[in-house]
Amino acid sequence: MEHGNYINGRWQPSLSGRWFEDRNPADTRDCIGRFPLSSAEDVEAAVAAAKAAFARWRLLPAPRRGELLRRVGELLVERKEELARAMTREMGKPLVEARGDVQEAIDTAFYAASEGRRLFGYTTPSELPNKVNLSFRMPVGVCGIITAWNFPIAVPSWKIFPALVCGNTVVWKPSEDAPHCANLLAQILAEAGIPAGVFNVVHGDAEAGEALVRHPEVRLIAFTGSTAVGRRIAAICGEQNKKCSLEMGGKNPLIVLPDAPMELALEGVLWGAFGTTGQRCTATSRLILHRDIAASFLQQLIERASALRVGNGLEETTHVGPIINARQLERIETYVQIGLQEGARLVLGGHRLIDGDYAHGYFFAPTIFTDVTPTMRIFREEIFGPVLSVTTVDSLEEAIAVANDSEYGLSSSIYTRDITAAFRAIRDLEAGITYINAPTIGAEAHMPFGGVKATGNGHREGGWTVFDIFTEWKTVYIDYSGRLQRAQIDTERLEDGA
Ligand code: UN1
Repeated sequence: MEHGNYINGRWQPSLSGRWFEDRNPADTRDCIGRFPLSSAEDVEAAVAAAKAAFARWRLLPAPRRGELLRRVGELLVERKEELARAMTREMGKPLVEARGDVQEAIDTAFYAASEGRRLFGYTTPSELPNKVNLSFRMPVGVCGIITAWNFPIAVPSWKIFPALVCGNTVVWKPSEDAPHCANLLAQILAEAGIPAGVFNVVHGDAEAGEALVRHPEVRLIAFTGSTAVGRRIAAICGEQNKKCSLEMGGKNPLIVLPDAPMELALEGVLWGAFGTTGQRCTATSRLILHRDIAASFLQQLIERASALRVGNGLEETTHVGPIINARQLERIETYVQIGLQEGARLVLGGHRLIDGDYAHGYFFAPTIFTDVTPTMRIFREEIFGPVLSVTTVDSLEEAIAVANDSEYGLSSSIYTRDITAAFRAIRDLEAGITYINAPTIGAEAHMPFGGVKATGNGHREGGWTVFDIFTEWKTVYIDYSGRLQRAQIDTERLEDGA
């Protein structure tokens, strides 16, 4: 079945006439459909539609835009199960997680809806009499949104819903590994009454993405994906003075101290490392164990990780779904080879699963390496799969230093009952997010989300901070003195302002 781009309220094929196939990673015989492999011309049409629609959309009062987003949230609630199933079929994560993904979009929709009645500005006194100073949040214009496949509804919603409530219009280039979820979300936005042209979807690969980033009428790019691609986007946006918000890679550490609640820590590591098959930017990919508990913790961890059921996410008994595609599967295999060559000790997994029901999908066994040192590539590079690297340390100070010995800084975690250790970790871990006694995954929609160092470029999606990305400040001075008042110069005059 053929699916279209969504441009100016209409579903249409690519002007290029090209298509790509979307297949179920748990069973590649299952073809979800063909989607347009768009070119710069399609992007051009979508941006033109978004630009034309901006003229009216920005003037619709923000509370009314919020009402439309409330409707989007309600439709997501109604269709949650259908969307979750479509998501699992398309990108593999177990149903329970796919439901969570849709829920995150629901939370984001309702948050954005209510923000339509806030979008607070500031009023401040002027330094001159009979003058007032105000500031308003103004929309930026046409926003280009480029997203990954691992949270195919939640992460796009973090960007799209706030962008819309602020009065921007959107052209979205979703991942070519999750185009069906994108169209389902587009259908919901259309059904909720978002006017034609305000929200557009252009499918495709890097060609369409690059055309979107380079388009001079696109005033902002919000991107989630790899650090390598993010850097390229930032360079282009830099040349063009384009606003740009980047959510990129992670290599998230989880520290376990000797006084940790061990049962909780074990559960946390399993969920953080192998949930979503490790394919989250927040996944726990480095486990930092204090030497005093390392051996016993590892033994229990291996026991439990080997009991995880890998399989098709549509089966409710599955803990760990497939890898997204053949390229990623090969990349994970390569990293296992690299780890072995570097001298790390493979204590679990490390191989594809190919027998029986696995034969038609991209499955990889949960994998654990121990004796990993900070110079190894498996310690430093984002693998984006079910591979956990374990490093042993002798103190809290060393744990934090090892955790910080990374290019990235998205999420981090420490398990301890010692409040002093917890607060030191909060203070010293170089990361946008720190969890105490919880794994590195599980951010909530109403809190800032993002990272430091090579993970981000200073922005935070989610929560109240996302509205800083999708608005520009308009500062207003209203002088009702009836005479020329000179700021910084006429401030000496003592007048009562009458
Ligand atoms: C991502 O992996 O791109 O905190 C986002 C979490 C999720 C979001 C992950 N709520 O793990």
